[in-house]
Amino acid sequence: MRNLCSTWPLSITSKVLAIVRRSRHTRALVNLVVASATLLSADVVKVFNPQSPQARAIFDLAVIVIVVMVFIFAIVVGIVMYALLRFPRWREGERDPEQGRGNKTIEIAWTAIPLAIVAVLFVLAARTMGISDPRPPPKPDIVVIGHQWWWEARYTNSGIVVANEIHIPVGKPLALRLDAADVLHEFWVPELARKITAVPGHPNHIWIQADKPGTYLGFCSEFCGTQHAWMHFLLVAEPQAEFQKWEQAQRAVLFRSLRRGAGIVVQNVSESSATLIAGFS
Ligand SMILES: [Cu+2]
Repeated sequence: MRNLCSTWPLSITSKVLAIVRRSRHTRALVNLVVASATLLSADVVKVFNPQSPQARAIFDLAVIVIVVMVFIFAIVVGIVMYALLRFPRWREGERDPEQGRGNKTIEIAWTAIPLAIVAVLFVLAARTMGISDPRPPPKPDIVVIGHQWWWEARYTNSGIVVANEIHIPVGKPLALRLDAADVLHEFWVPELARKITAVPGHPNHIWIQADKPGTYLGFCSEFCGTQHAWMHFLLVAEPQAEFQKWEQAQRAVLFRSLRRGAGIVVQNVSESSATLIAGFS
């Protein structure tokens, strides 16, 4: 019987390590993985801290997908490792391994199992989309417009207009319509909702909700020009009474500005947003 405790696994390991050390691409990949892990674990991009039913549905699906992927990865790596250990390098004069030709049971299994996995993930993904992304109402609660390099938010009921700080009442889902005044931007509050692209002339919709009062950090997550990295905003969730107080204070500011004749000019937004804006002034 062949001795499996020979030194060849060690030589394979040292060869792999040598390749990792030598290759510029591998080093870059390792750096990228380390940087991503650092960013994800930092207190900035809180994708693993869902604070709304929409974000929780996405997080739950992500956990299921990660578990399934890790399971598949472990099986594949296990099979590869078994093959490497059980069948080391073929040497001159050795017999060829037994050649298998067609095995219906195996072929059905490796077709049916991936199909079943994909079908289950499809159903779970459709369910998650139903929770995180239901049909928007005809009139949004807030119209959010991405500019280079700031965010404008227009409240359709109260008529107030704010920049880079969006207030919402706790526990209430609000419908947001996303628009862009210049180039593509991407609206993202990692703790509360999925990413959504703001496209000039093509409004998109998203629901936003927060379970707990707090200030959540939002980002533009699509490169939109030289100052993209600074295109952050705050999403402040507060109890209904405090939200109404804030809204009244903002209305007072808006009316004082309008009385002084200050105009609000926003160019290149979609026709429907322009109608809303015209309605405010
Ligand atoms: Cu951007």
